[in-house]
Amino acid sequence: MGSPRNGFPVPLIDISPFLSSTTTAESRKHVIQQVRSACQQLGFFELIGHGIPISLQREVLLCAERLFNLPLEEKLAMLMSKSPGLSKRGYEAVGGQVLDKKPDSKEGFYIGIEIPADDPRCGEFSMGPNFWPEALSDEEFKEPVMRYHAEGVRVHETLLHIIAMALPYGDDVFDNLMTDPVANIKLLHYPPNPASSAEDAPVGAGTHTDFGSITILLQQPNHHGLEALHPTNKAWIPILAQEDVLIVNIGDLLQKWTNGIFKSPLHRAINASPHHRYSVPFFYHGNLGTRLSPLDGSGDGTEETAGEHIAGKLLRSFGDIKD
Ligand SMILES: O=C(O)CCC(=O)C(=O)O
Repeated sequence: MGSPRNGFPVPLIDISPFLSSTTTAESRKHVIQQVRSACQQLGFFELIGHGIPISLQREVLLCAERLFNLPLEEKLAMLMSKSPGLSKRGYEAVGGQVLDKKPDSKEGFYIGIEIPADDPRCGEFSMGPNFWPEALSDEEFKEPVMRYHAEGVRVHETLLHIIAMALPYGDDVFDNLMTDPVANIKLLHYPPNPASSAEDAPVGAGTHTDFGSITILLQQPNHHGLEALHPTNKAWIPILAQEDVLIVNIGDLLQKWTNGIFKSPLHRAINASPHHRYSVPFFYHGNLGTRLSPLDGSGDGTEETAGEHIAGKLLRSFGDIKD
């Protein structure tokens, strides 16, 4: 168990027994129990033993810094609205997304699985080519980011296997979800704020739940800012930024499939510090055609698909759909 924050323990889970073929059934069972309990309670946990090299984690955070340090006109040349159709790749300017009542004070950059412009799926929701900044060489940006993407997909799918084993619907329950999955990295930059407290600083990412299955967040060590709302106690719990500790949270899709047994927690990020803050959430949505019928069979088959759910939420947050 991780140390208590604001009186609440944030679970710390080591999944290395799932990366080694020589670990005992007992140690794997312990991991499954820990994941089940974290998903049922806070919906957030700290992850270690994931196998992503520290050097790659540091490099990806540097990629975020290099990108957001570019002149604004170079970033605006890669604006999300310039990506084909609903593919939604590229740059989000400060204030571009409204996750809660006021525009967010962060800027972001979406990167996903490369779908070439001549692919018939190009322009469908979340499907299209990535933007790559001309001013940064492939070694400085594209290659580390795509190496991290591949590693992140591996960790996400390991977690989904563990989560399947934590549920009573069969170990293969997420196999379809993991076929042709959509999995998007978002590089984020929270500009410095001299405000001394979270109450005075502008909100970087407004209070929201994540739209997909699971999110894995990489944070710059000691650049704190993320807070989770406890689902029952309604207290804000700081989720600290520590080296080599990834943060995992459940998203809306898993909450819907499990009929609310697994929690998709409300959270926000505020950079109440005079320093820049960079972070990299990695959203695993999975196969967008998957229908969100509860796994316990209580649905009627008319539930929306993962793609409909995520597109609706994301497009609303960018003002592309108005209620
Ligand atoms: O930057 C962070 O710490 C959290 C970002 C976040 O909550 C999100 O993008 O969903």
